Amino acid sequence: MTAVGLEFDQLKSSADALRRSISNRLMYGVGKDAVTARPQDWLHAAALAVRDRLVERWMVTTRRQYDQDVKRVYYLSMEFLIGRTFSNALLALGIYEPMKAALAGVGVDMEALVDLEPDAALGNGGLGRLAACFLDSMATLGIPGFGYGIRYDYGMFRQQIINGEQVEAPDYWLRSGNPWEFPRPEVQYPVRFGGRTVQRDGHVEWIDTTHVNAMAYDTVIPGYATSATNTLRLWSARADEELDLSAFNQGDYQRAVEARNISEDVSRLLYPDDSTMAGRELRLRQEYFFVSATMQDLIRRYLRTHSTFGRFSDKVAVHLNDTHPVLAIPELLRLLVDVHHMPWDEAMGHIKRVFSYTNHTLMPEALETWDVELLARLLPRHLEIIFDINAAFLREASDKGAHDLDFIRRISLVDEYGQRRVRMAYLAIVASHKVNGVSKLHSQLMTRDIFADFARLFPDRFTNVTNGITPRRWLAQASPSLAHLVDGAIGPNWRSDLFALDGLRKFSGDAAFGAAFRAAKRENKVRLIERMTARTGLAFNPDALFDMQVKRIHEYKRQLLNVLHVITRYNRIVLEPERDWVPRVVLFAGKAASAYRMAKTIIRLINDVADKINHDPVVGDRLKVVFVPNYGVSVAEVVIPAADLSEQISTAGTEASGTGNMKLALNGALTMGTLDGANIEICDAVGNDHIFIFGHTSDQVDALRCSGYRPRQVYEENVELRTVLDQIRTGFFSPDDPARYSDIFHTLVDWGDHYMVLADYAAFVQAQEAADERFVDTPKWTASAILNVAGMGTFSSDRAIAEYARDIWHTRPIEQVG
Ligand code: 26Q
Repeated sequence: MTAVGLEFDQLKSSADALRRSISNRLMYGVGKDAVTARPQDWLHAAALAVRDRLVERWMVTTRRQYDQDVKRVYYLSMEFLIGRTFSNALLALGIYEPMKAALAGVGVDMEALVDLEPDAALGNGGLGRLAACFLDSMATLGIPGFGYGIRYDYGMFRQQIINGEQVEAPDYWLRSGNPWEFPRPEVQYPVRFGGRTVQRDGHVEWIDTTHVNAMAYDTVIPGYATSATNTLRLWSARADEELDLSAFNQGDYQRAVEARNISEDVSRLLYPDDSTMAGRELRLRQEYFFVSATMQDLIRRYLRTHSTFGRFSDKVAVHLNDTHPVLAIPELLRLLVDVHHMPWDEAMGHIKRVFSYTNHTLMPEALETWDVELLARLLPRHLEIIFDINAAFLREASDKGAHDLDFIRRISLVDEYGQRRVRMAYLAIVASHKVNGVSKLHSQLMTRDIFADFARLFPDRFTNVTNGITPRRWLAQASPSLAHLVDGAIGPNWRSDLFALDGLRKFSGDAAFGAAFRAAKRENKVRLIERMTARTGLAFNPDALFDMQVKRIHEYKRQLLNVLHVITRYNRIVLEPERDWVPRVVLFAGKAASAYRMAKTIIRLINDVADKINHDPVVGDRLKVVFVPNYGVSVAEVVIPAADLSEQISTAGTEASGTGNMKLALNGALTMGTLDGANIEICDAVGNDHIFIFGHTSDQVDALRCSGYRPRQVYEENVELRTVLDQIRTGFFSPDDPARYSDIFHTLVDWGDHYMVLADYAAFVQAQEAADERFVDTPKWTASAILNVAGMGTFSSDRAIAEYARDIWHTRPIEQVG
């Protein structure tokens, strides 16, 4: 900030200074005065006052990154599930209390404002939220990281439950403007599609293309308790003015506007699907759109401070969050070879040093492949490049002694069986220097099963980085009561060093601390109950065991197993109403992909079962079942801190990691889990006695599958299970439509029960009994809950990011002084 004549206010953090900023921003930024301002206007003004303080740091960080010429990490993700920013930014800046006072000073209740902010829900679930936690950690650790993605006009749909069914409503999150972003109309790149390639002067040219422009929108990502910040740059599609004008000049105004709309559709909406690979052309356009703009931006930034590409791979790391951005590889090759005329081998050398890839699923139906014909039509040059990469790779494999034709077919980037398709994960593996899974088990299975051939060819390429979550949002922000208690016991340092939680161990037997711990949790339960009662009109007992399964609805996550237990419990209560049952509130939340029929039926079943149980006078408050609608980051922040029991019950070998499991344990919930994903590491961290593990292990699942699993036999041999399944089949929960759930019955009993729900039923019910037994032993339960919190040190996204930085990106934090 050395420009002559420029002067800036030194923005202070006191309540008075903030009140002044808010007044200024309301008047000059929003254009309102205190008389006309609506709550939204106050929120906007307050947000701008906070943003001003972030921008100061942002400028300093950007200047330092530039001066120190450090290696930059480009984190490419189709999804960023940021949620709300206001409270988060206040906590990062350490101005939460002064802001509250400042707003109170102008007669505004901050708590009410906070709830008006829409979630930035630019993601489906775990993968998108992981990207958001990672941005938080990169900024906090001072690692120069840029998030790159798409600025969808419509984020994840809003889920309403109407007559028990999921109904999707569009989420136009930008309706009231977005105070956190800076539009950068000067940063625009053309992204081309279609056309053909020609050879000219020994170079390939891609001609006769159409294009759309990608325009940048920047959001500041504050680090916690540091002046370091990072940038999230999201691309929005803009049609060319000229294109419109030519049609307009021909007198066809309507056609001009339509063409504009169609080309801008590319950033219109997030695909609300995390379960299958939906092979839609628009999705492929989106993937290419954002990686093309990102690669152009990255090269421009590099060339601003370097005159040759000599140091390119020392200064740039590109991380692929799953295969969705994998076209960045052929795009960067194209730019280096076709545009900057770098020799192929040299370009390929840079690519392999620059790229790394995280896999998030073992399930074949979620692995991306794209039709060769579609690629040929949309991205002909990239398809050529992919074929060239493949040819070079297959040559390399054969040099390593792979001559078996069957093997060559198996590892080829192009699947030649039937309709030819490009296997995007294979492309990512071949062109990256590191490939990681997201939990120990997942990384093991990844190299044993889906990528076994590649692990044999490139044993050093594969590694594990277990996922993590940011304690700033998931404890400090979500649960002020528990955070305050932890502060009192071990000080506030855990926010930046989560291993400090280990210090809580010595309090696990402390009666006074235990009582305070229970009080903090109870406060969170009451906060949740208030909202649930307002919505359902039902009363909930805050002293009941709060049992939660909150995550996307998917067969592999086995919400159905949970439902079978709920019905079993209900039947038992009805049979022996006089027994002193341990009261429970069973809470479900999660969205189903809009085209996923079975997932939607499961939601309906949960709601039908809830309706029956909640209105049965015999049951009373010994069992309540709720489906909380519209699960997302902000709902999670209210729900998770109220949990006693965390359901992590996927079929072993199917959940890559899970991160909700970490959020719940960090909030003092005990895990009810299979030995799957990160549950295994959670079990190691908290100890066998403080977690409920049940069911088949992944090896046992494989063995059972091989030996011929017969779910009908399980159904026939377990009377209690049979009763439950027959109730579902015969319309006990859907008397108005008795056949409503017959597909669920058949899926489990007659059609193979692919996710082995019935195989784990008995063990699950037994583990639930163990949970009841532990819950009534209040001191013991409390001790276990405290030890769960104490064991969560390793599940910080700071630890995960430090591992990525050291082992994969080979980058270091910027110096904060000088
Ligand atoms: C792909 C192609 C076309 C349309 C949609 C998609 C698509 C979109 C999103 C496929 C998958 C996703 C999301 C996957 C996801 O969230 N996976 C989760 O990632 C978490 C972070 O690593 C893990 O903890 C979870 O175990 C994993 O399920």
